[in-house]
Formats: sequence, C-alpha cells, structure tokens
Amino acid sequence: MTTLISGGKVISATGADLADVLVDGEKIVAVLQPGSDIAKSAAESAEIIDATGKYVIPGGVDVHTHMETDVGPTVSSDTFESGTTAAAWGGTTTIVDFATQGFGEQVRESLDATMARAEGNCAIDFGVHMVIGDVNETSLSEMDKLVDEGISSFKLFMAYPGRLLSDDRQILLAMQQCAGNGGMIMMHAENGIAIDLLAEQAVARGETDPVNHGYVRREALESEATFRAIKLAEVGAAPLYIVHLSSSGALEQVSRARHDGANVFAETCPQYLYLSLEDHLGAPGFEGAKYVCSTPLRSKHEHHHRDLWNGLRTNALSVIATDHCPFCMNDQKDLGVDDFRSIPNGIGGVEHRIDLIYQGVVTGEISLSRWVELCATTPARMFGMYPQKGTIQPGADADIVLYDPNATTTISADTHHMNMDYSAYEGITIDGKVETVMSRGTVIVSNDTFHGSASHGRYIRRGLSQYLN
Ligand code: DUC
Ligand code: ZN
Ligand code: ZN
Repeated sequence: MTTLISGGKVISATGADLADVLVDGEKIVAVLQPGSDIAKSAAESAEIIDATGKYVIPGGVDVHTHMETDVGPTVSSDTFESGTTAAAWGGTTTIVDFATQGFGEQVRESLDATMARAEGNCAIDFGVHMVIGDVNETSLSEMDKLVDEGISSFKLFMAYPGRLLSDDRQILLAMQQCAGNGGMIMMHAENGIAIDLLAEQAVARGETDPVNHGYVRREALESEATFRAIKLAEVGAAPLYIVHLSSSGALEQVSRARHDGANVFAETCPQYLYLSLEDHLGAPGFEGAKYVCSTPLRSKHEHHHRDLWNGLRTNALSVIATDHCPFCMNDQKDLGVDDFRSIPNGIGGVEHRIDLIYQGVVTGEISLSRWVELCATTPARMFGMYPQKGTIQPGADADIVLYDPNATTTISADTHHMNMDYSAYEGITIDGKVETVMSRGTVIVSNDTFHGSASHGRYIRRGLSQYLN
C-alpha cells in the first residue's frame, strides 16, 4: 500500500522545497520532484493525499512529557492514551516521557511500572527517559543496562530535597557514569534547598497565593544551579541537557558554555515564551494556580521572552519541548488553595507546541526550517532517534504532518483533547493549523477527526545522542 503526498512544500531543518513524498507501509521511500517521471508513475498506483498550499513537515517530537505521573498527592491528569491522542491532534507523533525512581525506590521497578502503563496505550510512538532520584551503587549500575535497552538519558534534580534532589556528589557520580556509558544527563537546574527555605519564609509571612511560587523560585537560583550543573558536567566529562530553561540568566550560562565548546544543551517550552509571572501566575484569586510550573514563569519586564527567542535563533537553545504535566483545577490544583507549595507543578501543552512555535515563524522570530529543527529534527537527534524520527527522507518512519498556514487554530478547554479542565491559552486564535497527521504510514488525524488507536504507538529503543561534538 503506497501513498503519495503530493504538491506540498516539504520543510526540513535545512530548507523548503516543493516535493512529493512517497510512503510505502510504515516508511518514507522517496522524496520526489513534482512532475518528474518517477513522481507521475508513483501517482498511478498510490493513494494520493493532496498537499497543495500546505507545509509538509516531519511529525513533531516532544521529548519532555509526563503522562499519568504520580507526584505524591495526585497523578498528572492525562493517561498515556489521552495525552498521546492530544499530542497527535497537535501534530506530534513521538513523545519521550519519564519513568521516575524516587528516593528509596528501585530503578527497575519504577521503569517496569511506567512501561506497563504506556505499552499498548499510546496513540503515537514513545520513548522513555529515566529519572534517577536516588543515585546509589545500584542505580548507577542500572544506568549502564538502561542505555543498552534504549533508555539513554537520565534526569537528575537539583530541586525537591528529600524526594528527588541529588547532591553534588551524586550528580558527579551520575555524570561520571554517563561519561562511561554514553548517556545524556538531563538536569532540573534550580537550587531546591534555597527555594524551600524562601518558600517556608513566605508562607510564615502569610504569602500563600500562587504568585509566590514564582517569587521564591528566584531567577538567581536557576542561574546558579545551571552554572553548577555545567561545571560539574565539565568535571564529570558528560554531556548535559538543561530541561525547561526559563530565564535570561540561565540562558547566559548555557550560551557561555556552548561558546566555550562544551557539550551543553538546553530546551525551553512554549509557556516560557508566551506566559508571564504578572499576567498569568499573578492572576487574581486562585487563577494563578493554572500556571504553577517549575521552573516558574518569569517577569514580563525582564526581557526573558526576548532573550529566549534569541536563544532559539542562535542555537543557545536547541529544543522546544512542552514539559506537558497537566493537572485539573478541580481536585488537583486546588490542593494548594491555602498554600502555594501544595499546588501540583505543571502545565499541559502537548497539543499546542507545533502551533505555538509556528507563531515565531509568523512574527519573524525564527524561520520555517528552524521551526522544524526545534520541534522535530533536533529533539530526535538529541535523544538518539534520528533518522527514524524527525525528518522526511527515505528510510525514515512515515511520521508526517500537513500544516495549513492559511487556516487558524483557536485554543480552548472546550475543544482541546488533553484531559484538563482549563487551557493555559484559553480563547486565543493563532495562525496555522495541523490538518493531517500520519504516524508510521497511517493517517491518524484528518478532516478534524481522529482515526488512530491506543494500540498503534510503539516503544522506541533509543540510541545515544547524535548531537554531540
Ligand atoms: N519538573 C518537570 O520537569 N516537570 C514537572 C515539574 C518539575 O519540577
Ligand atoms: Zn523538572
Ligand atoms: Zn518535566
């Protein structure tokens, strides 16, 4: 069964060309010049998808999601099924989620539990990173085995003392392990010990509203932790990937390290480009709880948004992920109605990443190619899935999105597919629309209808990062 996606403009990380894409089974088999003899003869026997006037882009790769993740008092509200279905609606065809070893837990058991939840329940393909929340002899040796099993990246936390935090000794040990096994360290870079003290002091003063989450998670404590992580990675000789980078100061640290030639990378997320401490986290009443995430939203008066866009343009920031970690207001976010420390941390956004970052193309912040590179190609390369994922080329999985630049998308909790009772972007109408989504050769979204199934998505055994010097 062959399909010819015909007449569209194929966007890659390096350019944009009118081209026809031939799909056979689950794979892309050719990218053809329109009107060429070979394209004409392919058209005779293939099913045709007319992409005239559309961008044809590789399916999005979101390397930072948290589906049905236990965060203590509650569980993130998207299951693997609902979250990956929402991702598909938004043009994302691969996610990499997290298995979490908390303090005192076994890596293997935590991983098995996550795999049991994910396998057979994903509408799109998925990979897994491992959170190491208790670096010890056993977890260090498990890391080597995991790399061989396709889990080649390990998230550590410099925040959340007593639950997930690794101290500098543990961080260095894990980095040394990755120097040996080729894995990538992903870092939540915030000084959690200092943050917890400030939070305690704020609550003692009666400052319990959601906005205080942003006040106590000071930018300086993200910059300091980012700097420390970079220096430890230099000593440990491991590659380092900073997750959910939110501020100018942290960006400066990453930029400087990259300028010096270090294998230091960073992602940011749409919420740090569009939302702010004042307008969102500081919304009246308890509304701000919708925007409680860590790292936090930053002040709109301090140029963070502008600097992050600059970072995306200059490759100081290499990846856009969502950190999709959804919670409902009702029964979840409202756990912290009297104390911002009890508001579950996270914003759901897996469905809107491609659309939201496309706005950077519309406003001239980034090029079409950079959009594709940030949302698909680099994340696939960074985490060892390229060229199976993140590119339209012969041999790649036929994960393809037809994007209509002339249509618009309105974002609302009434119409989104994430299991959330609010949207962080409620009511906005933006340019562009995901029109058709193909995952491994199967059309799973078209004509505003989902045709996929939760048994379609497969586990991806990832290789080592292909983005290193
Ligand atoms: N870090 C994440 O990556 N996601 C949710 C909360 C957090 O602290
Ligand atoms: Zn984190
Ligand atoms: Zn996260």
